[in-house]
This record gives sequence, structure tokens and C-alpha cells, in this order.
Amino acid sequence: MRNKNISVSALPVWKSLDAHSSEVRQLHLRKLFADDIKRGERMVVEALGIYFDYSKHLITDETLRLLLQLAKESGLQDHINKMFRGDKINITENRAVLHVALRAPKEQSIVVDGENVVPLVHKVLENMAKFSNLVRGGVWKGYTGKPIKNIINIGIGGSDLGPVMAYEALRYYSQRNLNFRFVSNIDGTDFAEATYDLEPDETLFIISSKTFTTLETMTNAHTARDWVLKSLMNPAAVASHFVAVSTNADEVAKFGIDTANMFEFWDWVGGRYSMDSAIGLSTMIAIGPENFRSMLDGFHQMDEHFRTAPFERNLPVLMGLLGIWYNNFFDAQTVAVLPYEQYLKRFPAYLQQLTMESNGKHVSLDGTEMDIQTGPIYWGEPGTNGQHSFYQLIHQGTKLIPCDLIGFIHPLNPVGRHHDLLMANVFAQAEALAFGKTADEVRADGTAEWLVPHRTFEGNRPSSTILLDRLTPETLGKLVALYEHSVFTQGTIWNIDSFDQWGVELGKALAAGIIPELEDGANSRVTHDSSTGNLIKRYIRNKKLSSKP
Ligand code: G6Q
Repeated sequence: MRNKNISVSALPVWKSLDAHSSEVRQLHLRKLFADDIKRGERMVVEALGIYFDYSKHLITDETLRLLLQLAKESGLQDHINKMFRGDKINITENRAVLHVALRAPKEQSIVVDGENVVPLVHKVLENMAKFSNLVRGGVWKGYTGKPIKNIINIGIGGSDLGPVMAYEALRYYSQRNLNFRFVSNIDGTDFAEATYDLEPDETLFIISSKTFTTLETMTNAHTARDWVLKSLMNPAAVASHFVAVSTNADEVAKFGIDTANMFEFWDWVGGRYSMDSAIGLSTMIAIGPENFRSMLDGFHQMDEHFRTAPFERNLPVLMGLLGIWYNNFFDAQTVAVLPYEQYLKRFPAYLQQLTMESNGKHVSLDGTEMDIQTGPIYWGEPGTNGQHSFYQLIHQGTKLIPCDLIGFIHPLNPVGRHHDLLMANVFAQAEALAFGKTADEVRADGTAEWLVPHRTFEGNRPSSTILLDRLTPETLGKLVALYEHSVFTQGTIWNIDSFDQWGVELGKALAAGIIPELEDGANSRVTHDSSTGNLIKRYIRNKKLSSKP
């Protein structure tokens, strides 16, 4: 195993990959497929009902051999074991990284600071289930005795993106007489629009915040309390209309929420890894405790696969390694995630936080400046919508953009021919990206010579096709865990801390210095540059002038 004080780029296997990438750049997928007629059947891994076709990647067997060697020499298995046994691998925050404990079965034991945390997880899950059933059954009443009809999750970042994504993804399974809304932005419009057509006495707020100090969430939470109290007039109403999800009982109590109505999680759960903790309370109310349990089972199955499957058949490991191949040896800057499933419309946004907050780091674990690229930019939209906008650049632009195309065999809403048409697009896009259309093929269509270059597609653009049976709570759990562990694989190879987020912490502190200046014209504690100072002055001066919409 490599000495972690030495950059991964100094490893002989890295240098071999570098040299090998120059050879692979000369190859074309058309030829790779023609030379090996079984490539499309061979370069596939099927596990846990996920069919992962990686044959349309710019790789050979030698590429895979070298990438797998890289994973091995980077101590990936050892690092996986450390995470699963609760070692403090988030070194800059001195914390264990144990989202895997959130989906561990009851009988498992994972010890953090001398305590088995699995029973704690199950205790909270039981409390969440009891509460969810009360709300779902109309037993939990608002202050005036009416049942709750609306559930609003107030949170941001990791305390919002997972709940929003999971609600949208699993909406098919949700209890339809309940409305779910999500307020995250400190822009008052978010709160105003979310509550515009709602009655306070039928509305339950879940204040989701690990720290219970985040400016956006606490501002929205106070606004929500004012909104409820303006109508219900008695502070006692807070108990019926507010619950909290947090690690910070003191702050929850200070806000006025009875800590009996607080659902706990722990510092070893990172925000972006928390959708299956109590942060998923809105998800559980929407889909019910049983469905939530089967989502956790899906996560757990992928955890076990990641922990135990040999690397060459290990889905997150392969996915992570392919990402490294393009990021570090082909200078690819981005990865497009293209789910052909309307319910997954927020999945790319969710993945942006998971991947970019985790692996957007410029120093290695020992604080040395990285000499290679780390995390790529993730982005995407559901297909087929994206095909009518940005796919043009993926097909014919000058940038290499590896794509993940995600599709399901069975639709949740079978409507006429729709699903076959949808899936025809998945297969056609992956095919076109890989094989393109040669100038001769374009000419053979009778295209005028001057138009030929415009209508030629060079192809050789890589993609993975990820096929699953049907979108269920369980498959969603597997899919999210697949990406979580792929991020882990990459972070381990780059030797960075994938579990801190100092850039986010900076954002939390930055505005604090300017707020008093804007609110009461107070002199700033900090001196601003001429641009910032001028912008602030202009804002203060002009906000006093009346302006009507
Ligand atoms: C996630 C980040 C960040 C965090 C939000 C909300 O990994 O730490 O996105 O989730 O800043 O923080 P709170 O849950 O503490 O309000």
C-alpha cells in the first residue's frame, strides 16, 4: 500500500495510466466494439438488480487492470474498513463517518467512542415511525384540533436537498392527502410562496438543522413561528405545529420546541449524507415507515456490496475509477447525470452537493496542495428534456463530458407508448454518443458537401448506462449509496477529506459582518474594498427610495 505522504501522482501505476491514456486517446469506440463483438456483454456488472454497462467507455482491459491496481495501491479496502468500523476518518473535524450505521440492521454493532450506535439509530427510527403514523393517520392534531394537512420542511443544504430529492423521487408512494413543501432559501419569497395558500392550523413545520444555528434555517423558522402565532395567538400552539430534527437539543429548546418533539442525529452523520437519518422525517411521513425501511435496506445492500465485493465487480468502485480516468487523464471537467425518470428530477441537484461538497478540495489529508485535479463538476437534467437543450454540446462540442444515463425497465405510470419511447431515447443517446455518424455516412444520406462537417458526429463520447427494474424506495436507496461510495472511492484515491466542508462554513460566517451595516447602517467591523463598499452604500441609499412592483 502506498505511503500517503506521497501524492498519488508519484505512484508508478499513475504514471502507467498517464502513458496508457495517450494510447487510448488514439482509439475509437467504433473499433473497440468491432474488434470485440462481445464487448457490450463483457463490460457489464450486474449486482443488486442494477445493470451497469460500462462498455461505452474509452477503456481497454489494460485500463481496467491499471485502475484496479490504483485502487488497491491506494489502500481503498483498508479505508473502507476504517469507515465501516467507525474510525475518525474525517480528520479535520475529528469525526467518524458513519452514514452506513444509519441503515445498519438492529443486530449489527458499530462502536463510536465506546458506544454501540446502532441501537440509538433504531430508537430514533422507532420514534420517527410513531410520529409519522400519527400525522399520516390524522391523529396528530393542530392547536385548534384540526388534523395536519401540510408538512413544511425548513432546512438548507444537506438538511434540504436530500428530503426534497427523496420526496420527489418517491412521490408515487406518498400519502396523497398530505401536502409537502420545502423551504430553504433565506429569500423571503421561498417562505411566502410555500405558505401562500395554507392555513396555519393545518400546517406542521419540521425544522431540520444539524447545528440549529444556520442563519437561513433559523430565520425561516422564526418567520414560520410568527406566521403560526399571528393566526393562533398563543405560544402554546408551537408545540402542536413545530418539531425539530437536530443534534443540538439546547438550541432546539431555546427556540421553544419541546425536546420531546426533537428527532436526534449525531455528529458522525455529515449533512450531505443525512437523508436517511432523522433528516428524512418528511420522507417517512410521506411514504410511511415501511417504505422508509425498505429505502434503508436498499442503502444497506449497497453498503455491503461496496464493503465486500471484489473491486472488479464492485459498482461504486468501478464508477469511481471511471470518474478518475476522465478527470485526471482526459482533463474532463464535468460529469453529466441524466436520469430518464421524471421522478428523479432533483437527483442531479442532490448529487451536486454530495459529490462537489465532498470532493471539491485543494489539499490532501496532510495539508499539501494537490498537484492533480480533484472533484469534477456534476450537473444534469432528466431525459428527454436535456436532449432538447444541452445535449448538443455533449454530442458535437469541444469538451469531453462523460455521462451517466439512468433508466428503469418498468414505468411507475404506464401511459400508452410513453415508456418505450422514453427508453428508446436512452439507448439511442448512448449509441450516438459512442459511435457518432461519420462523414461518409452523412454523405451517403445525400448531404451537400459543405454541410457534411456540420452534420458529422465524431462519437467516441463515453457514457455508462445504468438500468434498474423500477423506481422504488429500495432502488432509490441503492442508487444514492452507489454515488456516495463512488465519491468515497475517489476521495480515498486522491487522499483528501471527503467529509469536511470548510468552504460552506466560510459562507456561514461571511454575511454576518455585513448584516448590521444593511439593517441599521452600522459601521462595519471590516474594511471593504472599493467595490464592495460602494455596492453596500448604493443598496442602503436606494432601498430607502420607494419602489413598487
Ligand atoms: C453538508 C453541509 C451543509 C449543511 C447545511 C445545513 O454536508 O454541511 O450543506 O447541511 O449548511 O446545516 P445545518 O443542518 O446545520 O443547518
